[in-house]
Amino acid sequence: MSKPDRITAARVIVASPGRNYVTVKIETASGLVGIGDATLNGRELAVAAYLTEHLLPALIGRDPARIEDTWQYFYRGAYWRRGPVTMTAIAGIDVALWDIKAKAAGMPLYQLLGGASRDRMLCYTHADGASIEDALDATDAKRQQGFRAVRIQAGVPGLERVYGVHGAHDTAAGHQPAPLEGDWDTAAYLRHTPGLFEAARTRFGPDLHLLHDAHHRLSPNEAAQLGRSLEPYGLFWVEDPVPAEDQTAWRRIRQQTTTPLAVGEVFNSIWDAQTLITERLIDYIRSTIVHAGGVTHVRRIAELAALYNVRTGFHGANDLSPITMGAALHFGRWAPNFGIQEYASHPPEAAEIFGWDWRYEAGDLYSGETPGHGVTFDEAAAARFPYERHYLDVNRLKDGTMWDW
Ligand code: GCO
Ligand code: MG
Repeated sequence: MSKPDRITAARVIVASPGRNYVTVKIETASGLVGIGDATLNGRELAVAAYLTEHLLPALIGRDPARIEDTWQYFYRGAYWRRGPVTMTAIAGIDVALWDIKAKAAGMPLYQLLGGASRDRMLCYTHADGASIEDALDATDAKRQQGFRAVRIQAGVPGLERVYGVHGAHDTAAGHQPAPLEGDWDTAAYLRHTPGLFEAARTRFGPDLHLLHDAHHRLSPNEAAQLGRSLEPYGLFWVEDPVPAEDQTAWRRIRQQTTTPLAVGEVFNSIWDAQTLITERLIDYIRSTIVHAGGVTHVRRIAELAALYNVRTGFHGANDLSPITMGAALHFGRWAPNFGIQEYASHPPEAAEIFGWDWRYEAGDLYSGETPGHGVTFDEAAAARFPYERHYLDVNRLKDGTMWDW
């Protein structure tokens, strides 16, 4: 066996090309470089500090090939387990190490995972509008671009700022002083949403896959009502109908509706999804590489899900960097239970820092064949885009009560 390689440098770079991305860069004695995404939207510097102060010093000198041991070292070794900050930090290192291992092997990452189960991955994108008509026009524009699956969100009469509807986020330059606030009325939303999907089916016919994100705002019974009211329109899924941490609440929803259910973008470990998967309460698991401990841990989640006929539907909003998309597409190329991949394009400035070999074509995503995960990072270019504080929105009921965003 050849002499083990050694990690000689590891650092975190936070840059804001249109939005904040946290990147872990690891270098080895043999001259290999690997990069991983460690972006946790709205809490970026917490992960950067966790990495810089607690994980990266202990990485120097380790053999980069020992990915599993490094994962266990940081997971078990912290004593304090799980949590979005910890698991995103571990993911950043894990993906950089998989990148290095694949480069050392001269193989694209999917080959190391077990080889291709498919060559293209169905993806869905977003369409939204303040009114039903605007949302459907936006959906039509996505169809013209070849998308066969579209997540549709529409404004609700009487509500000012609804999740997923264009303009609901702060995009101004400079540090944001405090989160923007949205308003919410569940009854109005439940009345309005079936009409959106009825109109979508009428306009687009039966073939287009329709998806919808309720963004954790409903009670189990309200979620069951939503699911039932959407059954005639044959949705691909309803996402995050209730706050995701209450796993047993999903029994109620599952018993009451056949609308497919997806959850998991806020999960960070297999334990968050254990009941949902083993009781077959969901159809799609959305936990993805960056927030759930990297390739090493998400592979465990996907394997458990496969046993219970639950498929993957990885989170792929544009606050996950192009590195996560690259890694996710290698993962999806391999995973026997791949379902669909979310795809929202990155801000144009991101291409000044990141280079990638994955691509979109006619409703599908394709991973590349470059050794590693196929995403590159230009550190000098990143320095031109300094970090800016940006929050996710918060949400309140009409009477001012804090609600789930
Ligand atoms: C999605 C998500 C995102 C999240 C965002 C948080 O389905 O894509 O719900 O829009 O809200 O990624 O940072
Ligand atoms: Mg979502």
